[in-house]
Amino acid sequence: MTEPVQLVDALKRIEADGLASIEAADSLEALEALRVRFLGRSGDLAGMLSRIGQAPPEDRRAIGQAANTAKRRLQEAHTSRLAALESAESAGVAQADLTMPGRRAWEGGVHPVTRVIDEICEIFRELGFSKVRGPEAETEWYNFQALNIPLEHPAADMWDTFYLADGVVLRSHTSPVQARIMETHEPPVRVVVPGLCYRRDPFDPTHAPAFEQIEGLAVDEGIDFVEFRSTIEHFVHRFFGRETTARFRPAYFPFTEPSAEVDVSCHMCGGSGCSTCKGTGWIEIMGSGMVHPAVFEAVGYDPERYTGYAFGMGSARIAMLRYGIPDIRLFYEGDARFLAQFR
Ligand code: FA5
Repeated sequence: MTEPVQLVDALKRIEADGLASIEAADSLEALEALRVRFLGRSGDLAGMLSRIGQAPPEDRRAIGQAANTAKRRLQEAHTSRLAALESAESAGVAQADLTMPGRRAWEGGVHPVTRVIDEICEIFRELGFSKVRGPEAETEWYNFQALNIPLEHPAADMWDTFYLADGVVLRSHTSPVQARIMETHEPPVRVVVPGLCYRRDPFDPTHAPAFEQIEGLAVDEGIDFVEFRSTIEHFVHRFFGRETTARFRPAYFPFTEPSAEVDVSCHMCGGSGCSTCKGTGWIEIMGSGMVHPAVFEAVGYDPERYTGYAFGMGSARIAMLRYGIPDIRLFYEGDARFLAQFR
């Protein structure tokens, strides 16, 4: 005789539990979850009802009555709580000011240095240059030796390099990609190589320890200094404007001969001298030159047959010129107020 008593008690507990929970439901979602839990087809009440058949026939009536009562009370409680919650919700909507402007969507933007890189690569794309990339972790061979820089030569110190392991560096310039491309491609070659470089430089207004360069390389039969010079002048006019002039200043790089640093006339003073150009009227934008025959030999090109030119420019330094930014560090601090100006 214990079974009907237990079942009736269990039904009463479900009823009490369900009524308290439904009364406390604070959202339509919570109320629906309770309806499923107590009144649903696989809910608590249905679970109990499925056990009635196991009770002796004379007890089934009492159990059935308890179950019906529980079901009815729970349904009533659900109906009244549903009405209360729905009217609270519609009152909330009515109170809201529907004329309020919507929330502004978050606007991203292309980073100013990335913009400059894209623009420069596009100018060279129009001249037939493909865009390629190379590894940032580089062997000493590609970073130095293949570029005619013996490790013991003082030129290896021109770039204060981070070492990752014996013989492996974080590339200190994008020039190693010159050698990688020439090793795997026969001339004619015309490529630009945007990418990050790393140097043990102080983080100051004009230096970053990790910074972008764009390398350029053109190799073919019959490329001469005139083609090199006119290509760079074309780039300077396209990027900085017709009024900007370029000058080639003799320089030294082990992998080019002759080598030149390219300066552009200062956009701030037009060449008369100001604080931006330190009174000189000129601002340096890249290192460059005709590819050294020793580099052709290192990659297996015939230096008697092929000639070419190469250049490497600092993208962030050029972005500083383009946007009149006095300190390179601003590009790398991720300050949303600074970056928002370039959207
Ligand atoms: C080179 O890195 C040569 N590989 C360039 C080259 C390529 C010459 C091909 C000849 C032929 P340089 O060390 O001068 O050269 O660096 C080139 C440019 O990178 C500089 O003009 C400057 O704009 C930029 N740069 C160098 N160091 C930093 C730095 N720490 N932070 C930001 N920009 C830098």
